[in-house]
Amino acid sequence: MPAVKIDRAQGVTTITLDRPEKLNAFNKEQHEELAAALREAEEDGAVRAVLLTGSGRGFCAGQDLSERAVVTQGGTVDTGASIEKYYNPLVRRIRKMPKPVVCAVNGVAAGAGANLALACDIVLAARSASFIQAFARIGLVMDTGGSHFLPRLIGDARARYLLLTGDKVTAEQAAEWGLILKVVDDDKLMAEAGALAQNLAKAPTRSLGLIKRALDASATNSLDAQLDLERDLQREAAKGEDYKEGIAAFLEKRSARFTGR
Ligand code: T3D
Repeated sequence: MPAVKIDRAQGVTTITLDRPEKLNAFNKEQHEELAAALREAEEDGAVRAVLLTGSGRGFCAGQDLSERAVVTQGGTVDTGASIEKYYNPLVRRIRKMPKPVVCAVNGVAAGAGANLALACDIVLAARSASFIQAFARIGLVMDTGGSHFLPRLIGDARARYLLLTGDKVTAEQAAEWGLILKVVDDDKLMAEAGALAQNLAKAPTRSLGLIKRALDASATNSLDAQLDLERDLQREAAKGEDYKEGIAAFLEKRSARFTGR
């Protein structure tokens, strides 16, 4: 049974984590299938946006803890190796993907599952969804970029509170704090997230990829370095077909038909 479902339509690849009986917790298969799906979406020129979601009542409950039962019998697990092999490449792939990645958080997002959502470019959540930095509840520390994304999105005070307590945040609270973009009624989540992804798939894809690159670099760059980067990226964007189309459409007072090139 595949652990991930993939649908392609109108320039959007929808990737659904599909182990609902485990709240889509990550086992080896789900990691490998998600990595392959993201790689294919990145390499396929016809795909211009990605939508990530989960099936059933959960988005993703992080690492599948039944794969870690050995520690209860005196064994050990090299969790660092698991982070190196799976979680870090996952975050890097999403952040470096030169196409927008929308996340529709359909239910509970816990541990690495919560931070997987935060790694995406635009995050919508169902009203019934929640976010739990579950790591300290089981004697671990955050991973999947949590200590990078949380303070930047919601500030140090709230990041510390969530990471140190492992308390649950409702979708509404998450939107109010700026952890995610917005909350949508459960029965409208996929329609709204799908429409957003389809609009993004009609946008000038190269520009969006360059915008992502600049935003990620701004986390560590000085203003001077960022100004130089913006100059370089602007030069690169203007070499694209979509820049010509954007200018022509404006001057001809019509909608632009971007190709992503
Ligand atoms: O090891 C490494 O590689 C290091 C990396 C670690 C990354 C991490 O993500 S560490 C954090 C791991 N995740 C968690 O600690 C969360 C564990 N889950 C929960 O705390 C709760 O399930 C939730 C708060 C997410 C949801 O609670 P609730 O009451 O809505 O659902 P439930 O009844 O607990 O779960 C439903 C089923 O899903 C249940 O199975 P059952 O009893 O019906 O057969 C439960 O065992 C299963 N499930 C939920 N989360 C996981 C899981 N099974 C395996 N692993 C899970 N993470």
